[in-house]
Amino acid sequence: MSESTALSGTILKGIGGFYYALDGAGTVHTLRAQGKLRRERMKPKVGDRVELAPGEGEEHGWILRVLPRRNELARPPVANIDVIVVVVAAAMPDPDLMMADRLLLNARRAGIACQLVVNKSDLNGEAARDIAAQYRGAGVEPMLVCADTGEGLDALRQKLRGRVHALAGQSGAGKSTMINALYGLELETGDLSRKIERGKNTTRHCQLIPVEGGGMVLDTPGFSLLETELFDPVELKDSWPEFEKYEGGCFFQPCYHATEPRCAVREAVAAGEIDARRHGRYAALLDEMRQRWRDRYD
Ligand SMILES: Nc1nc2c(ncn2[C@@H]2O[C@H](COP(=O)(O)OP(=O)(O)O)[C@@H](O)[C@H]2O)c(=O)[nH]1
Ligand SMILES: [Mg+2]
Ligand SMILES: [Zn+2]
Repeated sequence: MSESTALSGTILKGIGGFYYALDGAGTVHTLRAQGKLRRERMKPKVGDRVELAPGEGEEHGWILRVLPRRNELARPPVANIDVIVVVVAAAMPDPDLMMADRLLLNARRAGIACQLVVNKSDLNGEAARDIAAQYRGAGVEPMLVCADTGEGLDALRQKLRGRVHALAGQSGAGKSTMINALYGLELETGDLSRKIERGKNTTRHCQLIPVEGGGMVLDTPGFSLLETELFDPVELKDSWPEFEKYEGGCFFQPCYHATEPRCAVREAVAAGEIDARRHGRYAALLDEMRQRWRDRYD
């Protein structure tokens, strides 16, 4: 296969050693990874930009090269995501903001922008506004929506236009309902028990779905993104954008902004400039990270 016939494309999904890549003309190619890539242990991921040699007729083509990734995640195994939409329900289920904060932390460490969406605002508008208020200054531009009625979805669709995005969050928060309402798709929605039953005999893969405006949305059976890699706990604060403007103003250097006296971040919390609950979850995550860091050689 000559390099001159090579095209570039984006991998939409991979199943059983076959990859499906969309080229610039809108054609989806069925491909396998060249032996060279396998020897280099370069396993293509959904979202990868690749150079490909198209197959002829019924033959599959080949992935020749995986272009450098802008970012990547291990679970789900995807690359080059522009935005992670963290979906939180105002109610039903009770919002797990610790989980939201872990998702935000891990996305941030992976170098992926975040958008916070508070769904089910129809069930409890006050709770929805309160969640949004907790993330003031957190760089996540909270939006209130109702996937059921479509309220707020035009603005969200506009913000995501042309970008590769993934929805993450608690089961039942309304991610599938939201994707369906945003793009006129028919992904499975519903309660957990039904999903678990179905999960027994269906394997689901993650795939990118091209949507109008040139963007793509990731459909994934589960977004773990919850396991935080191990790193020096002093770095944790760097993932809380609301702390940034107080950096350098603390008595201790470096400061963890947790229990230290004369801490500019804690003073901002006391003054109501930083949300106390968001700071409290930070402190809990810091404790957890310090514990793991101490035990790292056990
Ligand atoms: N009241 C209300 N219910 C919603 C809303 N969005 C989703 N739901 C319901 O919440 C349940 C879980 O939704 P689903 O999309 O499957 O959640 P997922 O697990 O995050 O994909 C379904 O019964 C939806 O009909 C909303 O905005 N308001
Ligand atoms: Mg779902
Ligand atoms: Zn401090």
